[in-house]
Amino acid sequence: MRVLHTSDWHLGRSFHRVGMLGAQAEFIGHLVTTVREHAVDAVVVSGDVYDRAVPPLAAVELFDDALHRLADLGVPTVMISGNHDSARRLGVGAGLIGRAGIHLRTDPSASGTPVMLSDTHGEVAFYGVPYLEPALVKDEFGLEQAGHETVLAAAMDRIRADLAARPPGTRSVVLAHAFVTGGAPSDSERDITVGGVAAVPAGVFDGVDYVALGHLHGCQTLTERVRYSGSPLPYSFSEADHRKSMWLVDLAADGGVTAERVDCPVPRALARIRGTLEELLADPGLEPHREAWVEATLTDPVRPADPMVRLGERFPHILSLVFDPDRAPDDPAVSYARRLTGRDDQQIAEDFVAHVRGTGPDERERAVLRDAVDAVRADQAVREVAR
Ligand SMILES: [Mn+2]
Repeated sequence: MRVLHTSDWHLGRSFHRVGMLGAQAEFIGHLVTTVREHAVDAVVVSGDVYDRAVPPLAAVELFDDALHRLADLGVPTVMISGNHDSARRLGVGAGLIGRAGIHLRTDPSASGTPVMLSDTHGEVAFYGVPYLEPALVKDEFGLEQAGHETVLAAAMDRIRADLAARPPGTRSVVLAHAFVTGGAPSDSERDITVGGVAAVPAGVFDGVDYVALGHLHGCQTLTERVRYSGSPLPYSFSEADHRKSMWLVDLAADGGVTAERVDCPVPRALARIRGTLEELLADPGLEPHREAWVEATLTDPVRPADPMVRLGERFPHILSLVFDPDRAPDDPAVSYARRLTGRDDQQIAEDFVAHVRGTGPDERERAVLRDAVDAVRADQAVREVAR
């Protein structure tokens, strides 16, 4: 069985000030062409269909168009909700849409109930595990304390139990939206940290033939059977080096996996350039980036006048300007933002305690801070769902 694995469409998202709906529509067209030209048997979309819980109308219309085109292909599709989607909203009409062969899985309690597809070698069970927010699903799974690993492990227990009750040789595919250990993040995923541990080990997924992951926006292979497709388009400059693609996965009669990358259309190249304003305006080596979406980091010790206007004359598609003046590291003028770079909320809170008191928090105080950070995140998650 040939499966096309994609995720993280983020319909409705823009890239800095550029609307991406046109590029997203082009991607949908490319997806449809790929399904046809490569004789795909099933499409899986592993979450973050939309960028927001309440997406703009144009994004909903594009999704509607995608649903119709997928249904017209007559190729079954399985989709799950991601941490950016409102699972409840995305799930509206799922029963009816399912009759057209597009199976939207947004209900955590149905994680262990597969969509059954078959080829000449027999049946393949597709289990859609929507993004599981620990605080919201722990009761469903009968858990006292919940983190990302425990809730996903509980969903996988249900999947393995369902699979064990099926005829031997039944092949299996799991869709999940999670941060799996070993994966490399970028700047455009929303942090899902709870209890200081966002990442779950790949071993949680043992016992199934292929795991189609969503959440991380770079295409990556964790094991032969556990892969991220990544987003079809870049959504931050940290993805300048990404090659955006989908996985074309062949599931053999014995459950063996071979996978091939299918590239996505590139609307415009990305470039990150760095130097003083005069260097960036004069360096002939930067000529290839003239038509790219550009992020320029200026290292001038003093901010030059009108840098965006002047850079825009050479790079008409410049979208982002960063100031990182060349100064000694102990210079008090080194920006606050720079000191916060790469630190999570917990570390920032702990550093604040150390800064105002002179000594950092002890173990008990650290636990208090951790609980407070988790409570804020859980509260945010509840609001997202309620919206
Ligand atoms: Mn995403």
